[in-house]
Amino acid sequence: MPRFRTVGTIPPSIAVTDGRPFPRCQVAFKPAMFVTHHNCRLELLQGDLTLQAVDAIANAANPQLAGGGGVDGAIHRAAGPGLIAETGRLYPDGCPTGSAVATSGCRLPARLVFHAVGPIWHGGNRGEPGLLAGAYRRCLELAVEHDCQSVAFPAISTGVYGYPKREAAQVALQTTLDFLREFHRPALVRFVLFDAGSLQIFGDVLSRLSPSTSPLR
Ligand code: AR6
Repeated sequence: MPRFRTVGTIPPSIAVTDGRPFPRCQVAFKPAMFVTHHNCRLELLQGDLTLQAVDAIANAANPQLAGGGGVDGAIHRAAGPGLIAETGRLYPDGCPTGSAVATSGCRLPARLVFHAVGPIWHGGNRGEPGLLAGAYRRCLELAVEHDCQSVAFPAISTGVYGYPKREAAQVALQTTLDFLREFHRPALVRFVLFDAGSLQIFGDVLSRLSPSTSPLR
């Protein structure tokens, strides 16, 4: 008996605005896959995390919470200057690698941002998998603590920090599935992959973790 099953593929025309006026969201993601797991839904999409109208998005931050490039830069640009002001005020000491802290979403469609600090890849023998799992798990804990029904993640550490994407996908998806099995929350976990290659890799890994998952189209 598989632990979870694929329920279908997501049609291409879904808007992510929840009906709210948000003109940038016209075509925010392409069809991908989703599975149900302990009454929760795990989705893989290609798109821009900053456009996601979910309760919380996770940021791939640095330990200083100082902003930067990649998805961190995109989130700060979309959220406006209030976000860096809030992280500085609430977390003057930053956030340790392998953990995460919460702020509001400021001007983002998401209500909250979980600033997660993944590890820099040094070859895999410096505790990278445990630290990456810790960053995801802390975000999921924050989602439960803040009563979030939905949370969206980027592929933490797979850009500037150099974590190999397949290994990172294995950690991200297994950590999420373990958490959903344990807590049955949040109702929706969405991975928003920026490029087609990352979506393909996450899809391959999810297919291996779930024998009944359909291939990506
Ligand atoms: N939506 C979704 N994913 C994105 C987006 C976006 N708008 N933009 C980039 N990505 P990175 P890291 C993907 O480098 O490796 C920053 O400077 C990107 O393709 O953003 O954890 C921080 O300040 C990649 O797959 O984060 C830190 O110093 C993934 O997001 C450092 O980079 C993560 O790439 C963190 O490095």
